[in-house]
Amino acid sequence: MIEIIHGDITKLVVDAIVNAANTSLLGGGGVDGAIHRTAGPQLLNACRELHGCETGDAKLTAGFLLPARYVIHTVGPIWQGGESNEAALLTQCYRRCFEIARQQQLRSIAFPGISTGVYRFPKEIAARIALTQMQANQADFERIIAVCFSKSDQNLYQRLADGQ
Ligand code: AR6
Repeated sequence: MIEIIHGDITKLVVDAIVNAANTSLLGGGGVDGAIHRTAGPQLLNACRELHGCETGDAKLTAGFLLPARYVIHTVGPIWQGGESNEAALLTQCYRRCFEIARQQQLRSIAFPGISTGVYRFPKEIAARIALTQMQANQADFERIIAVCFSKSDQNLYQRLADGQ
């Protein structure tokens, strides 16, 4: 079962939370800002050593002061109208996060709606991509959690998961 919850990803007690970062990996607003604030300054130090991340890729750090053991930082595409490979790049983000989680033998992983904030990816297209990848990787994990920051995002995910 994929869990679709409404809440703040920084509060979750899971093996890994996913961060919707930018290519610098040096912090920002949105969920990235919230994760860095909660994890503390050691997270920024750890990120500095990663020397950035390409769009569609992902990299792992510890969770430091977060309740989650690890953070998987991924860089979603900036929406540019849909003709710039955005869907494939977003799919790649989810795939890479699951790949890293499997390599680390993690059992629980929580995702925000990568690219659906500042990067303006249309929420419904993004949610379909997220759910497809979560379903494809379900067998390898005990818990896969889609964390929705608003009730309307949660309703959207739930409607799509129910096949409507
Ligand atoms: N818990 C769960 N979801 C959250 C939280 C939270 N605490 N805070 C925001 N969201 P965004 P992006 C949701 O803008 O679009 C940063 O500056 C939010 O409602 O955080 O990938 C980075 O450094 C939205 O659905 O990420 C990059 O520069 C989703 O998280 C850029 O923003 C993603 O919104 C990345 O943009």
